[in-house]
Amino acid sequence: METSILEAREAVEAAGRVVVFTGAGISAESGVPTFRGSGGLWRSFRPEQLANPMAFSRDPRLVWEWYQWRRTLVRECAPNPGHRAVAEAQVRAAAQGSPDAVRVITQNVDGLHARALSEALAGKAHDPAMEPIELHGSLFRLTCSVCDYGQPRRAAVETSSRAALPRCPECGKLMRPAVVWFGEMLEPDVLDEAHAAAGSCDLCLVVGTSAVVEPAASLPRVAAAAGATVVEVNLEPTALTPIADIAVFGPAGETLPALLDGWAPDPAVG
Ligand code: BV8
Ligand code: ZN
Repeated sequence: METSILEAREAVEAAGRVVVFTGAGISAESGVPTFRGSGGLWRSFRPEQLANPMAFSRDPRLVWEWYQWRRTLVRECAPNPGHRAVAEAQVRAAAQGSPDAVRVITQNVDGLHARALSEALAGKAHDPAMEPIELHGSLFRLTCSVCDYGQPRRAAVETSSRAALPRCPECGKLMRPAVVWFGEMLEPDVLDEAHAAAGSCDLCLVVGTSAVVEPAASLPRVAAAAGATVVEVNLEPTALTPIADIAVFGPAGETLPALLDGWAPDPAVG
């Protein structure tokens, strides 16, 4: 086994409070396209074109068409061994009485961490602290473009005409995907919860992110500044590699099980 995996596993074994900070790369092996990779989502579009409020007000049907295409694609995808290794570590931590010892902070909007957790829980009740912190929202929630009405929605959205687009039952305005667009603030309480988790962990696993998008990409730096060990799991170096104590190069679906399987945080360390 690579030395870096062994070193990273030792860092996991010594950890009491872990943050798993993820980007599109953790979902690549589930078939969800990444943003910047070859064949990535933004190969044909640029974020400025579609994932921003101006694009939505200019042409809501086009933006909805892109998001409905992503929703249809992602809905068929399943959590992969990377998501499952994290969720199972969370369940083991909870079984030892530390449900908040492994926190997931994700930039992804595909809902796959939440699905992996619910599969790992197999119907058991769980502490809300185990829920992934979804910094950028979810493809499977809609929100009103004007008032604060919101609803979960996995069913398809009709995008054939502007008139067919979903409207808010409260105020009649257009509904939009409940994701954070470029130029939009992240939900303050979501960002606060993520900052608190990053600032109080002793190990931060950074998985499958090019670490380009802010303010998300600053969270591993918050962890490092608070004294956490930073382990990066990626296929290639990124903007965060210089602050990583250990860099593990390999697909998350293979590396995360090697790092996490069978481990539970030592409550005495946490
Ligand atoms: C804000 C939801 C300010 C939507 C997303 C200029 C103009 C405008 C804004 C800015 C600007 N300069 C900077 C900004 C700020 C901007 C920003 O950071 N821009 C970047 C592009 C420079 N940020 C914002 O606008 C944020 N808001 O700043 O508000 C503000 C302040 C005050 C008042 C008002 C406003 C909001 C950002 C949120 C954007 N929304 N998603 C949607 O999905 O449609 S971001 C989206 O892109 C994702 O959520 C994710 O965060 C990001 C993609 O990044 P990654 O996840 O890292 O994916 P990527 O493809 O890049 O990388 C994949 C990695 O995985 C690679 O490293 C690859 O090697 C690796 N990998 C691949 N396969 C595997 C693997 N690793 C392991 N295993 C594998 N198998
Ligand atoms: Zn409304």
